[in-house]
Parts: sequence; structure tokens; C-alpha cells
Amino acid sequence: MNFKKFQEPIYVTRPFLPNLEEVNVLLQDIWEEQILTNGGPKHQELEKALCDTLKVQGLSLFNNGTIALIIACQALGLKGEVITTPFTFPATPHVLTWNNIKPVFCDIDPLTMNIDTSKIESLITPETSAILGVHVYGTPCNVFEIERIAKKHGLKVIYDAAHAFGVEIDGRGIGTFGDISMFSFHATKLFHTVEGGCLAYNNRDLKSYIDLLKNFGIKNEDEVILPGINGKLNEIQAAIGLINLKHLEEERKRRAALIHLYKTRLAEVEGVSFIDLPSNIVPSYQYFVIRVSEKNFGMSRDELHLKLKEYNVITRKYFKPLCSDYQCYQHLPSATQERLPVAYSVVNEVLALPLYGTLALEDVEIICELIHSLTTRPSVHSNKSCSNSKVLK
Ligand code: T4K
Repeated sequence: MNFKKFQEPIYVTRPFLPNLEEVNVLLQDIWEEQILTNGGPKHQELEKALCDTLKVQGLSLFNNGTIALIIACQALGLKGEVITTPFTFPATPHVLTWNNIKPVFCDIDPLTMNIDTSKIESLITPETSAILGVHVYGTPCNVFEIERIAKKHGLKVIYDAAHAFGVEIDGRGIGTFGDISMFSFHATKLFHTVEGGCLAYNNRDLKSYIDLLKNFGIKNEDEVILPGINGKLNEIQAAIGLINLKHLEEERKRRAALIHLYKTRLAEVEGVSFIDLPSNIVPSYQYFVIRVSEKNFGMSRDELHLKLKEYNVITRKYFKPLCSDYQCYQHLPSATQERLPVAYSVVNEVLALPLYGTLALEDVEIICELIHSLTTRPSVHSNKSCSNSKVLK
């Protein structure tokens, strides 16, 4: 079969864009109120609405997820060393560095691609203050085992839940696990406020402290009681959030249909696998990521990435390079390839395929056929998804 190049690039993602008329209605409100930022009415409304959506006790909005995570470390008084994953976006280890904390990289689970809980305890030293897990691509970390280890060793737990908006385990919001979870509301996320993010926590007492930290430490007109920073989300961003929240279910349904189609079509392609979450987990629909086995597919992940680009299908190798490979972290004893064998292998297999609500099902059909046509191996008729039963053991 001959494939034509897509006329326009099909990107890995496109932001959800509400109707401009809806935006104008809320802009009109803001213009009338003349409150543009500093915790105005839209900001307050969005905080309340998100507490319900995410099923969390307390929540603070931020101007982006990275600043939120920096503040989370401050709020919990973390210091010394924090154990985290090398298989993540640069923001995760960088927030530790910005807090003068040493990241200690732990290898990842070969199936979930999240921090391997069986390897955490061997990395704990007297300097360790916390575990920073990342729910990579929205797949939950082994939260119960992390809780057990943290309790045993008196450690705090922070989750980078940048990809995990709306994820639930047995009906429980993912943001209720650990001490604090960070969600990113960047334009490329399922739910976004253009740029933005939040911290979610169970301990409501944290709210006043976190809110002080994100507003320069200003207590009142006469007192500045902490060396805080500017982490505030403005009213226009909050308005976009309120509108996007109304459309969340439609966006999730569209993405669910696209993922279903990808899974159905790619199940037959030898050497291509993907995660299937157990039914007790509500997924995030944030990314659709495949793993490419060069041996079984007949082409490496990098070759597939370039081949698809020739047809204007712009996939992403999230998260290559590993954080442990960045020049600023290579010197760390925990950053060597010998200590992170799974991460160094997985990072050469993963490929995020296009996924966003306005992507046409027909285009997903073509992308799958294209991938099918590129394999040098015969089709198999079995379901080869990486069943993710280990996630919650
Ligand atoms: N922790 C984790 C695990 C994260 O993944 C992230 C962010 C963070 C922490 C930090 O949260 P924030 O501080 O960002 O809130 C994108 C996002 O910028 C980044 O937020 C996200 N993770 C990361 C996984 O993806 P890039 O470098 O891939 O973005 P970019 O500009 O290449 O965008 C990807 C594609 O999206 C483009 O090819 C086209 C499309 N796009 C993008 C933008 C920004 C659009 O169509 N319109 C747009 O406005 O990082």
C-alpha cells in the first residue's frame, strides 16, 4: 500500500481550544471586575471546582507546575537527598536542585516505567528526606508500596502528577496519595490553563503556608513572614481553566476513542506494545505511548520516529535523554548506566504517538496502517499489551 504524506503535520498533541465566544464572556466579567490577578474570583472558583474534579481535600493553584513543585519541596522542608526517577521531564530533578537538594536516581519498573519500589530502600541514607515519584504518562506509581517504605523510614512523599489529571485508583483521586501532588496545567495537557498547575494535599493546614510561599510570603499589609516567590495564576488563566473544565468530559471521550482505536489496530503489530491499565484505575488519557522492540518490529524506535516524520507524523521520544544523562547530573553516583539498566533500555523503546481531541479517527487509522506497513515481521493476532497488573501490588 502506498501512503501519502499528511498535508499538515500531525503533532504529538494540540491544545484544547474552547470557542472564543465562551472566552469573551468570561473576559467581559474580568474587565468589569478589574481584578486581573492575586487570587481573584475566578481563581477562587477554579480552586473549588478542581478540588471536586480531582477528589482532593485541599488545593493551591500556580502559574506553572514547575514552580508548584519547587514550592512543594519548600512546604515540606525537604533537604539533603531525595530519591526520584531518571525517566521524566527535566522539571522533576531540577526542582530538587533549585532547593539545594541532591537528586538520587532510582531505576524504573520495566512494565510501568515508574520508579521501581523494590530498589528504593537500598538508596536510603541518613540524608534522605523524601521520595519524589512521577506517574509517568499517567500510569500510577506503586503508591501503596511507596507509602509503606516512607512510613518505615520517616520520609515525606511528593508525586509529580503532571500527566495524571483525573486519574483514580478504586475511586480515590490520585492526588490524595503522598503528602503533596503536583498537577501541570500546561497547554499540552488534557486539562490546561495555557500555563499553570496546582498542588493538591490532604492536610488542609498546608494551604495557608503554601499560599504564603506562592505570594512572596506576604501575610498582610504590614508583614512579610517568609521568603516566598511569585507563583500566582492570573484571572485570565483561571477563566480559561473554568471553561476547559466544562469541556473536560468531551475531550476525555474523544481521546478514549482514539486510544481504543490505536490499541485495536496496533495489537496486531509484532514488536509494538503498550500499557493496558487494570479496570480499577481511571486513566488520564494524556499520552498514547508505544514501546518498540527493534528485534521483533524489525526497526528501531529512532528509525520509526524518523520514518513517521517523513509522512508528517510528528511523534516524541518522551523522555529521552534520561535526566541522569544530563550534563548537570552525570557526575552523581546514582546516575550511572550500570545502576539504571532498565531506564537506559526503556528510554530507547518509547514513542508517544499523536493524541488530542481534534485528531481524526481516520488519521489514527492511517498512522496505524503506516506503522503496520513498516514492520518487517509478519502480523500476529494476539493482544500484546503490557498488562499492568503490577501497578498497584
Ligand atoms: N513534570 C513532568 C513529568 C512533566 O511532563 C512536566 C511538563 C512538568 C513536570 C512541568 O510542568 P510545567 O511547568 O510545564 O507545568 C511539553 C510541555 O511544555 C511540558 O509542560 C510537558 N511536561 C512536556 C511533557 O511536554 P515539550 O518541550 O515537548 O513542548 P513542545 O513545545 O515541544 O510541544 C509539544 C507539541 O505540542 C508541539 O510539537 C506542538 C504542540 N503544541 C505545543 C504548544 C506549547 C501546540 O500545538 N501548541 C502549543 O501551544 O514540553
